[in-house]
Amino acid sequence: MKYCLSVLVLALALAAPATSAHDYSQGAVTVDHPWSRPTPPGTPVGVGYMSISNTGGNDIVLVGARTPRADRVSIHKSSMQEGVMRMTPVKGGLAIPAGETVELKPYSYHLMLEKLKSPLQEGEVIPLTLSFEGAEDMEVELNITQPRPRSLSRMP
Ligand SMILES: [Cu+2]
Repeated sequence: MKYCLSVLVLALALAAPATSAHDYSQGAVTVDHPWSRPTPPGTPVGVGYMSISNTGGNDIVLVGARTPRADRVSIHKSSMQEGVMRMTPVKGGLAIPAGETVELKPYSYHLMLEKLKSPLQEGEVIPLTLSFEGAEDMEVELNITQPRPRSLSRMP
């Protein structure tokens, strides 16, 4: 089983974003508040969170993403296994059924930005392209924001 840097990401995962919401719509798809956290220098990975709504009549699948800031973007799911937060790749992509919203958020689904080319810094806006089956590719921007410590109460 592959899991990566679970301790680091757990430490990064303890909070919610501080900035106001922003959203993107295209066809039946709305992506609300894409955001990520600043990364310390030398950190090889970053995260990506957002909620994705499918207002159409057909299911869609998030099959991938890319950004000029990372060599590769994977779709992961975090879960607690024997007291340790672990991440596993989401095989086949992340389904967003017709009429539903799926949240990418701490302790759950997230994008993993792998092999960052430079640290993500607070206040930056990072371009990100989402690829779907059943919908057009979509350009969004990740707001890099310092988390607030209120989100433990938002744990699923
Ligand atoms: Cu991950």
